[in-house]
Amino acid sequence: MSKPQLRKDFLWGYATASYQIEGAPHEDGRADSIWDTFCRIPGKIADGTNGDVACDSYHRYKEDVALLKQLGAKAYRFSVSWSRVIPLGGRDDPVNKPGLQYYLDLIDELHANGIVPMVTIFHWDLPQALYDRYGGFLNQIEYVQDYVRYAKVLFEAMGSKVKYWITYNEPWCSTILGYNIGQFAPGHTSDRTKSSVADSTTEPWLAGHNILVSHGAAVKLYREEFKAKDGGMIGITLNGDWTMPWDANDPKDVEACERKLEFSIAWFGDPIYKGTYPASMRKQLGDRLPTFTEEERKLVQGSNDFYGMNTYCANYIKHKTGPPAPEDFSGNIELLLEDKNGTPVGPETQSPWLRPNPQGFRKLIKWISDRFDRPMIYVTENGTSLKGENDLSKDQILQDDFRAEYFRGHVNALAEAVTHDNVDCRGYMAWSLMDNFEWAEGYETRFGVTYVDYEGGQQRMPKESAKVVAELFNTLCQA
Ligand code: PNW
Repeated sequence: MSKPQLRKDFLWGYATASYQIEGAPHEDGRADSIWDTFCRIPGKIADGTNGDVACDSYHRYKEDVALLKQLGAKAYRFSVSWSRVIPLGGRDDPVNKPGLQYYLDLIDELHANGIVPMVTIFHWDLPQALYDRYGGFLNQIEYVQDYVRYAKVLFEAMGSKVKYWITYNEPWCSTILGYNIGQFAPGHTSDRTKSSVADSTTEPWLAGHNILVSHGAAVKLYREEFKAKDGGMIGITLNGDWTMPWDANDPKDVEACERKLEFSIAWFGDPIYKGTYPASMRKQLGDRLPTFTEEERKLVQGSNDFYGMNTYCANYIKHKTGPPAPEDFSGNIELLLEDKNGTPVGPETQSPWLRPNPQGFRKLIKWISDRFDRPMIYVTENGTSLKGENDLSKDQILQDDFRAEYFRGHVNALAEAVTHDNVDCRGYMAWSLMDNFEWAEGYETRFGVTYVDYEGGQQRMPKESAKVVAELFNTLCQA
């Protein structure tokens, strides 16, 4: 068997997101996003913090780019804050020039340093004004037009300098965590101890449907008006993690594994690659899952130039007996961290949901490649937190062997998938360039290959894992 390797022009680098790093929420005309307001609700963020300062990247983007260069990154995936560019969000609302300029300057700085920008148009920070005006994602007629106009502003301003566009980051998180569990903004859930509004049994499916349609509409616009002259590609980033049966000898657990992948990944992937929702979802959700009109299907089917893949871990899956609960969103399964024999799926991290499993990564990327007919794949996020990292001294944090080992395992698994499983993967963005605001976990959970000294002047110091990532790709991409 040939040695695992990656293309010589393999695009590797690091990812971040606007609300997690920028700070400066009210500078130069930026208005609130749903995350600014969500963070103000007591109890929603573990350490009571918010993104007001974060990594201060609004002021330090040149430092960030210098850091990327120092780490040897070939690409940088960042996201644009909608409410910085169009503070009130809507299609008739004014564009905020200084907010837009921030991203143009960042892109110029990246190019000046030979780093390829990959732009995420939406990474969860919906303008609060659109939520207040008509309920955001839940209003298809208004939302789709507003999203497409926002995307158009970006295509017009940056199109000549950006070859990689991502319409959405992880719609599963926006919909399930935001509209079913209520753990993420805007905090909708049927659980009345957490939210006074909302219906977990219908809203996530409607929100997901409208996100898909808006994705399709933005891609159509890009292809019709920008692609030929700008020569870029556009796709969506979906998240999901590998599944293994809790009892490998129980065919119902084996089946449940596939169903769980369908409920997380194929929910969005099937409409894009096949034009319909998975049968397992239709069967369980019935009419609560919207149906594509012919017009919607035409927008959505075939709307990916590439597949953006985010994944972090794997899970054991046990089928549930009895009918699914109305608010169930996973295919009537139990998600477990140990199998029937008590074997853990991976070591503990700081994130309760994250147990690393490199071979699961290899199997998952093959599953995606097979299901969607060998799309061109860019891994747009992969990485880990470390149990107790935030409690360590600075010197100890810089020696993050656990994270280095994570990247060794996962990047090698990726190379195996490419070399032996016929997977067409062209890039890999590690999460994350630096420690940042980890949403509902606040700053207690660090994901960076770079330590950020939030109290000590926001200094950025590369950890051991940053070195290892560069070595891995320098070795694997020689062919
Ligand atoms: C992703 N889950 O979020 C996001 O794209 C990043 O912004 C985030 O910082 C990173 O992963 C690390 O968490 C996820 O509960 C959040 O399965 C939660 C889950 C998955 C992804």
